[in-house]
Amino acid sequence: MKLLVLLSLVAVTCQASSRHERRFPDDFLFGTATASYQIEGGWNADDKGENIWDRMTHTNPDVIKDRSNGDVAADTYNNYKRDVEMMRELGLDAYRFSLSWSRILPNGLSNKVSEAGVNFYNNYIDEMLKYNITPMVTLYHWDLPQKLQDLGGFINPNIADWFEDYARVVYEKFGDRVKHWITFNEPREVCYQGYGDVTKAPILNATDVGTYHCAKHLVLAHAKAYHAYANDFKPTQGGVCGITISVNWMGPLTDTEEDKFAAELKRQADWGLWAEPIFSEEGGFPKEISEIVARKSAEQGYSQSRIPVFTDQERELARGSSDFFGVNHYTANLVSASEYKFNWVIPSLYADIDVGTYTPPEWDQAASVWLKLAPNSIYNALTHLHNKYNGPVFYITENGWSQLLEDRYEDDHRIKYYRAALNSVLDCLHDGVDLRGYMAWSLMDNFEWMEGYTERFGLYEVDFESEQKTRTPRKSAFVYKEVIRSRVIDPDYEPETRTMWIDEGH
Ligand code: GBH
Repeated sequence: MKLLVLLSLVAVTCQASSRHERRFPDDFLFGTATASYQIEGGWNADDKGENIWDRMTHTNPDVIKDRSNGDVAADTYNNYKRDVEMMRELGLDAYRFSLSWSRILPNGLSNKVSEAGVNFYNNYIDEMLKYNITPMVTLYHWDLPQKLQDLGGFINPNIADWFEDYARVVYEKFGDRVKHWITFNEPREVCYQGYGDVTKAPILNATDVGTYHCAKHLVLAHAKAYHAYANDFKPTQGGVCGITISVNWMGPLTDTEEDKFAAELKRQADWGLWAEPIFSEEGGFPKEISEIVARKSAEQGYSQSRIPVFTDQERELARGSSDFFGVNHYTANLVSASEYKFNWVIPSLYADIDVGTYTPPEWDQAASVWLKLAPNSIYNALTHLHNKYNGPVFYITENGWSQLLEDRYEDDHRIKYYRAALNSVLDCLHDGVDLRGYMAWSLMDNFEWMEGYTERFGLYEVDFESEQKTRTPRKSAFVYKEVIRSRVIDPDYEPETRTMWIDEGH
C-alpha cells in the first residue's frame, strides 16, 4: 500500500514537472480586486465625510447610466465577513481593496481621524489575516474627499502634502499588518477622465490643461507618499509601496514607421505620462508629448505650455519612487497615424497626439464597449514595460471581463477570457518578466462607475435588489478556484456543482 502511494506520488510529480513551464509558482499571489466606492456602501455611516462620488451622484444622478450610486452598493461595510468567506472559498492568496479617504479622514485632512472608519478596516484586514490572505491596499481609488475637491483637488499643488498626510495616517494604523501598498489606482482615469473629460468624477472637462496639471500633482503626491513610507515606515514595517497604472496594449496597425510612432505616442499619452516620471532613467514627462504640447500651445495662443515641467528637484523626487509596477490590464487597440481618428475636442490630450485606434471585429466583445479579448495582450504589454524600464517587479492588479446581468451563472465568455489572460501570464513568466501576482477584477459585481450596475465584472454575482446583497458564485469562480488550487490552467475543467465549499487549510 505504502509503495502504491509512493509510486503514484512519483507519477504526479513527473506529470507536473513535464508541464513545468506551464505552471504558476507556489509563491505567485493569486487574488481578486475591488475598490471602496464600488462595494462598501455606508456612504454616511458613522462620521464618514462626503467624497466626490457621493456629491456627483447625489447632485447629478443623470450622469450614471441607471441613475444609481454607491450609497449601499454591495454593502461590504456590513458584509465584510461574507467577503472574506468568498476569498476563502476561492482559496485566494491575496486580496486587493482600497481605502475610502473620507471614511478615515472625514475632512480629508489629518487633524481628525475617524475611529469608526479605522475600526472597519481593522476588522476587514484582521478577518483576512485570520485565513492567511495577504491584504494589498490601494490608498486612492477615485473617491477624493469633497472638501479637497472644493479646494481644487488634483489641480491644487497642495494635494501632494494632503495625500502624504493621509498616507502617513494609514501606514501608522495598518502598516503593522499590511505589507503591500498601492498609492494610486489608474492616474490616467483620475486625470484624463475626471479633469480632462466628463467620464469620471469630478467631471471637470478642463480639456486643455486639466489632464496635464493633474498628472504632475498626482505623480508628486505618489512620490511623497512613497518616500514617507520608504524613510519612516519601511525600516520597521518591511513592506513595499508602488503605484497601479492602466496599461492596455497599444500596438501599431501596420508596420510602417508612421504607425509605429503613432502607437508610441498613444502609449505615452495613455500611461507614459505617469510611468515615465516614476520608472524611466531620465524622469519627467515623456519627451515627445511635451514637445508636441509645447508647440501646439504656442500656436493656440497660450502664454505657457499646457503641460507643466518638473523642476530638477521634483524630477528627482519622482524618479525611482516605486518598489513595483502595478498593472491594470484589460484589452488592446491597434494604432494608426492616419486612419480611424475620432473628433476629439481641441485642445485636449487625445487631440494633442492625434492618432486613430482600431479593434478587429473578430475579437470577442464584452458588455463594456471598450473591452474586447485581444490575443496576447498581457504578454505584449508586460514584455514591453519589462524591456523599457529595466525589468521591474510587476503585479497585475486588475484584469477581468464584463457581462450584462442576464447571464447569471453561465459566464463562458469570462472563463475564456481568464484562461487566455492566464496563459499570457505564463508566457510572461517563461520569458523572465518578474511578475509576482495576479488580481482578477472583480471578486463580485459592483458599482461600475458611469455604467452603474448595468455591467457586471464579478466572479460572484451580487443581487443588489436583496436586503443582504446576496453573493452567488458564477461558473468562473469555480474555474478560478481550480487554477489557484492546481497552479495550472486546465482548458477542460468543468465544475461538478454550483454549490461552493471551502478547502481544508483555507
Ligand atoms: C478599471 O478601469 C477600474 O480600476 C475599476 O474600478 C473598474 O471597475 C474596472 O476597470 C472595470 O471598468 O467608456 O470608452 O470612454 C479600467 C480602465 C478606462 C476602462 C476607461 C473604461 C472607459 C473607456 N477603464 N474606460 S470609454
